[in-house]
Amino acid sequence: MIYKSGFVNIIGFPNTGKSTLMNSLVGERLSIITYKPQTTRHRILGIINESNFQIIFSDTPGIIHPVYPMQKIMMQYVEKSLEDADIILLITEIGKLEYFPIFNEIKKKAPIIILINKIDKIGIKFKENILYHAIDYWHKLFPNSEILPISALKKTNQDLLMNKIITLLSEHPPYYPKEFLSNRSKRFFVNEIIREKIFFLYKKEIPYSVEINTVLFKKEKTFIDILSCVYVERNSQKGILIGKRGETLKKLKFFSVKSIESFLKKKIKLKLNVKVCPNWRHDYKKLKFFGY
Ligand SMILES: Nc1nc2c(ncn2[C@@H]2O[C@H](COP(=O)(O)OP(=O)(O)OP(=O)(O)O)[C@@H](O)[C@H]2O)c(=O)[nH]1
Ligand SMILES: [Mg+2]
Repeated sequence: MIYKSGFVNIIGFPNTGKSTLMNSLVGERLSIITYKPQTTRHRILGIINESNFQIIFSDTPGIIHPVYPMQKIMMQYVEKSLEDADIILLITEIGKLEYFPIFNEIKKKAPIIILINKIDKIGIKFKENILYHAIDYWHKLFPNSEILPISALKKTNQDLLMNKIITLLSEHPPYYPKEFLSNRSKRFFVNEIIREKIFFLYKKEIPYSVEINTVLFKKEKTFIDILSCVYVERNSQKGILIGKRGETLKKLKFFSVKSIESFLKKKIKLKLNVKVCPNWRHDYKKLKFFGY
C-alpha cells in the first residue's frame, strides 16, 4: 500500500476562515476563531492520520502589510509556511476579490488550491453569478490552480477538498508520530482559549493588546491547577480588563474555564493575574518571551 504524507499550509487574508477550515478538517478545535481579523498570531499545526496517509495542516496568521514587530513576525510565519508547503490552500472569501503582491511569490512555490470560502452566505438567487465572477477572477490570477468553492462552517465540499489533497500528496513516510495532533503544548492552547474569550468580551484595541502566559499547569488528582498571566500594554487597559469590582475579569474566567475544560476534557481550577508589559508588541525581546 502506498503511504502519503505532507505539509498542507493554509494561507489567506485575515478573517477568511483559515482557522475554521483547519479545525473542521482536523476535527478538533485547535485554532481559536473569532469574528475579528488578526485572531491567529502563530503558525499552528493540525495533524490527521489515516492508515494510508498523514496530513500536516498549518493554520497561519492572515496576510497583512505588517506595521509593528509582532505583525512582522506573524508575516514571517506566513513566508515560512510558503517555503515548506507541499500544497498551499489559498483561502479567499466569496464576494471579496483582492490582490496582494505576495501572490506572485505563492505561484512559484507549491501546487495551490484556491478555496472560495463562505459560499453559504450568498442566497441561491445570486449564487451562480457571484461564483462565476469569483472563479473567473481567481482563474485569471492563478491559471494553473484548482479552484473550489467551499463553506468551512458548513463543511460544504470538504470531501472533494480532501480527495484533491490526497491526490496531490507524494509518497512519503509520516513526519510525526501517529499520536501527535499538533505541535503545540497544552499551555499554548490554554493561552489561546483565554485570548479567544478576550476577543468576545472586550472592545476595540484590548484584544490586540493582550498576550497570555500560562505559568502553572499542574495535574492534581481530580483537576488541573492553572495559573495564567494576562498581559496588557498599559495600566489603563488593566483597569478595563478587570472591570468594576472585578466583574469583567470574573466573566473572562467563567467563559475560559468552560472552554478549557471542554478542550482538555478535565476539570480545572483557573487563576488569572492581570499584568502590564509595556509595549510588548513593539519589542522583540518581549515577543520572544511570549513565544514569537
Ligand atoms: N458564514 C460563514 N462564516 C464563516 C465560514 N468560515 C469562517 N467563517 C466565520 O468567519 C470568521 C473568521 O473565521 P476564522 O476562522 O477565525 O478566520 P481566519 O482566517 O482564521 O482569521 P484570522 O486568524 O484573523 O486571519 C468567524 O466569525 C467564522 O465563524 C464559512 O464558511 N461561512
Ligand atoms: Mg485564524
